Amino acid sequence: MENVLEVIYQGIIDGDMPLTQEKVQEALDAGIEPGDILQEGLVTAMAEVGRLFEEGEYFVPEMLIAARAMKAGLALLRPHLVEADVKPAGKVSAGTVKGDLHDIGKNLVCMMLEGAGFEIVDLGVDVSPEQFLKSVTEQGVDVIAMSALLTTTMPNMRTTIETLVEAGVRDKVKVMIGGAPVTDAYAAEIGADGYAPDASRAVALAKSLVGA
Ligand code: B1M
Repeated sequence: MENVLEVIYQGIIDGDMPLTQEKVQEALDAGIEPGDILQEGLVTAMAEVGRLFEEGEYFVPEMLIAARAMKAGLALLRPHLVEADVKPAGKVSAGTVKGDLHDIGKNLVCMMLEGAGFEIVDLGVDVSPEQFLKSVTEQGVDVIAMSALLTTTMPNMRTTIETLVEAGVRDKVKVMIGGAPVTDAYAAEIGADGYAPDASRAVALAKSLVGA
């Protein structure tokens, strides 16, 4: 068999959604581990897309169609990454912060958390501090998970924490953060309870925050 993971990788770089979907399904049917398809096919391809953008070879439209292909591949992987019938380990509201529309990493974190037994309230993208606050006051989440991909939107993580403090609910909820420009030091600086560099470590962090 041709290396199907390489074809998936190339499919995302080329923004070829039908090919990506076809090959992800083919890889699943061939019994390749969903985690390997994700890591070697999808995630490495998006990293390369980022590099091409940085070097001026790709522009926003190319990034968009690559992201669309990746999302289509992720949708097929989702049921395989998410194992149901585990009782909720805790309730997490997740969102990409205000001003930021990147959602692939956040979606991946949601899927992995769901797979680990967390109940997820997915707030989507461009989520305001008030929306995060509402998830605490109205939905009683145990953890807020904030994602940011832009250095310009990272400060909205701090603003969200300040909003929780002002509303008097900071001690009722744990706050975890992540995304490419985010660091452990930044988490400490803004008073978050933790930072995770990737989706699998986000699961370990969420578990430790709720004591699961
Ligand atoms: Co954008 N973009 N983008 N983009 N984009 C980046 C982030 C960028 C680094 C590209 C670059 O210059 N190399 C750059 C940011 C520079 C900076 O701020 N330092 C950038 C820019 C500049 C922009 C625009 C401003 C471009 C423009 O319009 N001129 C614009 C901003 C729009 C906005 O948000 N307001 C923009 C737009 C877009 C698209 C819409 C075209 C598209 C997003 C589509 C979508 O998400 N639906 C897009 C894409 C695809 C990217 C890159 C290429 C890929 C991002 C991605 O999906 N990665 C990206 C370059 C890069 O990251 N190398 C780039 C794959 C994903 C699995 O990884 O999201 O990092 P990631 O998530 C990881 C970890 O970070 C972690 O786990 C995930 C899985 O391991 N993680 C968490 C994430 N959230 C977490 C939360 C946690 C824990 C872990 O706990 C809560």
